[in-house]
Amino acid sequence: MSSIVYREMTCAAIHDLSGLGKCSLTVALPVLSACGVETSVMPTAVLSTHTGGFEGFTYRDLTEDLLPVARHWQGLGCGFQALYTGFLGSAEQTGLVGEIFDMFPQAMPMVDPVMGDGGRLYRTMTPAMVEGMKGLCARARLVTPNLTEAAALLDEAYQEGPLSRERLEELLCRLCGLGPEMAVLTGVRCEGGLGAVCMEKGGRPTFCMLEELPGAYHGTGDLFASTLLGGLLNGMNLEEACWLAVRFTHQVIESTRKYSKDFRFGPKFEMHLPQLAVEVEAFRQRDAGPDSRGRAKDTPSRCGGGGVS
Ligand code: PXL
Repeated sequence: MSSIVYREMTCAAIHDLSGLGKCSLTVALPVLSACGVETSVMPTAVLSTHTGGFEGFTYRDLTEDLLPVARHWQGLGCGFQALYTGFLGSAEQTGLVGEIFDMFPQAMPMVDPVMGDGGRLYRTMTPAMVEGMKGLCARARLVTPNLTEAAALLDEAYQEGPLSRERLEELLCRLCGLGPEMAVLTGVRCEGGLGAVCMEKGGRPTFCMLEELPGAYHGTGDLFASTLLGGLLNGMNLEEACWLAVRFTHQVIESTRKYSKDFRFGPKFEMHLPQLAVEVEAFRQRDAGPDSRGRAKDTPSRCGGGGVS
């Protein structure tokens, strides 16, 4: 008999599907599955490659399909514990995703406002898109911008850093001021380390920092956000899930540096998935054991929905 601790965990991931160059759905799906999360996918667009550094990519827009897909799922009586959005193709899509949040009110809306990196917005981003993303973040319970995206959301100039603890806390407070209960800033340099800082509204920030590995790695924002959500759905608190995501992203970047000839093709995460699965399973074992911290064990069923406990 298997000794695995079963916990029902469900989410719907609303991102593009880029065929080559791992990011968005091709990262979210394997990572969430490794975390034991049953993940439904709603592709917002299908591309031959992502848009970061490849020329001549194909782009099939799926805006018209988003609401019909959501209505079909709703008609089937399905609910999700989380709705997780990342790269979106247009300002119109940000509005539609907001409507989809309303259709599944039991689900925790998590918005990774994927818009840019290194102080620059991606080439498909428009001012209307930034405004749309601000509106979507206002409806989210958790947002996970990097510093470029946070600057765009807060109408501030981009600062590469290193940033002081006080400045990072101020940014997190302002992000929570947009609406969400939890905010995580990613790709942050502070006091000689690189990592993420997380905060719950009205709380104090937690700094999850490790030694910086030089370079810029495509798709690691998606890797971080997907692992963070995997941790949360497994019952971790924000701080625990943020550390899980920082450690996992760091390990994957080490392998990407070592084995990848071209970082545009995305993070080399596959060899690390078994270890991630072991880590979250170990957490579930502890959480279900007699010394658990009294967390709610009864996660709501897939059809019926529910929030993150
Ligand atoms: O990883 C972010 C991302 C996701 N999806 C697409 C992208 C990018 C970043 O460039 O182009 C299509």
